[in-house]
Amino acid sequence: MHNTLVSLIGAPTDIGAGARGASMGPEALRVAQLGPILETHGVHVLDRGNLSGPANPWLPPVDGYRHLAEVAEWNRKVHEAVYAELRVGRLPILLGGDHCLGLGSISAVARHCRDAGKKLRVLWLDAHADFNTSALTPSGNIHGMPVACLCGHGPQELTGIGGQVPAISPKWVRQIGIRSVDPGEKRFVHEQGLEVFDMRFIDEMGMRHTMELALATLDANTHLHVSFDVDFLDPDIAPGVGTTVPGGPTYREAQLCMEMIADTGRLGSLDVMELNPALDVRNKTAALAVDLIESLFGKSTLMRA
Ligand SMILES: [Mn+2]
Repeated sequence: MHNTLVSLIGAPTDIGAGARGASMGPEALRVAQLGPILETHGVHVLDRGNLSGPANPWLPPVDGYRHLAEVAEWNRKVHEAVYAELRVGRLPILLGGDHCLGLGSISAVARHCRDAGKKLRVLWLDAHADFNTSALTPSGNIHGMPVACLCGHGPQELTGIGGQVPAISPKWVRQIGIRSVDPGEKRFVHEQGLEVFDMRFIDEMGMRHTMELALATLDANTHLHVSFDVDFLDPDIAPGVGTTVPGGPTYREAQLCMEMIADTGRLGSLDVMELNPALDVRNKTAALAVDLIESLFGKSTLMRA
């Protein structure tokens, strides 16, 4: 991706999570040299630094939501920051932060696509569907709800970010790597018609066929957004997340996933979410995330130069 202009935006918060520590994610990705490593691939990287927002008061849920006001404020800031980069033709990489911020990021991407008359495809790489609502969620943690909120299901403070409700259609989403869904959430995912490639599907069909389907029908007018929750990866290789679920993609499966996305040439924006340095081992999960992001930006393999 030569001549790609990338902006790093740090969002150091764990406001929507069930464990503290994802607030340290942006710095861990910088320590793992995300910016300089991307530059070795001909990408021009501007680090915009970190956004600032409300502290995490660590309170119990109120009416099914934990920290709703603070989550809304962080997401408004993320929305404006991501939208500003897209408007000037740059490719934003949001450094999370917990996955509730996917709402601010993807609502901004959707708004940009409306402005530009582009189609949007969202790849949601995650162990979880993140399609909970306050009625369905056992925990009230909003990092389990961003996809539902984007599709118009949630409190107005969240669904309204970006000025159009719903911000996206469930038809634009492809979820990959899913292996932990709450019972009520499972019904709702089916009702709403999300396309889910769960681990059973990946086991049976392979990552190659999975990605061929998830990337099918992209065209030159499609903006591809990748929302990469680090818990997508198998915890054996990626222990540094708050919500590990066994049985995720291996190192090679994850690389192939990223390489096939890179091959489309359509990547327009990226979230790197839920990295939790407090739970990591010598920053190895951050280093792995950087390695995978390199592939997403077209690190060439030995055989294909
Ligand atoms: Mn997630």
